[in-house]
Amino acid sequence: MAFAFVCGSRRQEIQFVFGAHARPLPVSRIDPVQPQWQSVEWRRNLRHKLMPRWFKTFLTVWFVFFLIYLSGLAFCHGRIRQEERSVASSAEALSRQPSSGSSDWENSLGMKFVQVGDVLFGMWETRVRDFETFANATARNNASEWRTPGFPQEPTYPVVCVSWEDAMAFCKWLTKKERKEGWLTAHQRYRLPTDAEWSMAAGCRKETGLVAASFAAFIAPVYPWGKAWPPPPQAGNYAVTEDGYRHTSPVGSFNPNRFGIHDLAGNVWEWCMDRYGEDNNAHTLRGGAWNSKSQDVLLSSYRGLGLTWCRAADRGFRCVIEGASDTPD
Ligand SMILES: [Ca+2]
Repeated sequence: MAFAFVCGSRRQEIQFVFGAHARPLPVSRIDPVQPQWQSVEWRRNLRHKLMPRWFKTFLTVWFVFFLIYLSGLAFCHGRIRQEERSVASSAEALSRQPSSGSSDWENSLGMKFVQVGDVLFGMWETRVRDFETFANATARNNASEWRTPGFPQEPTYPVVCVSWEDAMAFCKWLTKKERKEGWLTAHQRYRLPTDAEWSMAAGCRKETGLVAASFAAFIAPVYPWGKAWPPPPQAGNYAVTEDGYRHTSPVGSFNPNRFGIHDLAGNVWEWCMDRYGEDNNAHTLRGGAWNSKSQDVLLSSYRGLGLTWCRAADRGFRCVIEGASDTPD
């Protein structure tokens, strides 16, 4: 009796022989008949029966359309999210931009402004911390004397030892920065106050002249604190009375005027946009400083003269915002 056991592929057939023919048969003599399920033809026919060609085509087309549908869905969803973010960003930018009538408006550096005439006027002189941000961002004035004016300066003190050109560069930089960040519209900008704007903020209403030097410079007795002399307590940082500060003082340490503006006179002289006279290299300074003690110098109508590039330990500046009355973009 012989028993043959065949497994695997045709080339791997193994034959076992028992009884009278106890020796392996040659491979060529193995019966080539194999189970039906091993037949390639049988499998092909079975696949064709289970999934006809038209059904495969249908599935392929359906799958392609499904992928297109998913891609379109993802694209639309992305566009909707992008538009939502854009609308939210625009609304956020509009909510923080200054507008006409703004009071106590705060910019990206924490500088505050109030409406005076057609501009938003800085409530404080520009601080050391404000100018330091500018200096670090632009590398301008990074090693200049404003860091070491000869007396201690803290971040909330008014920056000193800055020229008219430095102040203009600060305004230009801040305008560009805040337009880019959405704090300002394209029509709004920072700049120094004009001589006339400074006078309005100080309460000078009877001035006439073509340039600052020709104005009625001694309208007495109008001081930033009123008409009394000497200055009453908490009127400002001058050298007339003891006010607790030998040099500069933190901005906002003294009483504001009727617009809410601090240190308009005293603390540091403030650069204005205007030339002092006909000379392009001389610009107007207003307000006196921590070392001012002359009664004339402390009048609201007094003008000082400063060379454009000159830096001094009693000179700083204040910013205004132009264009806040415009319709927002
Ligand atoms: Ca001042």
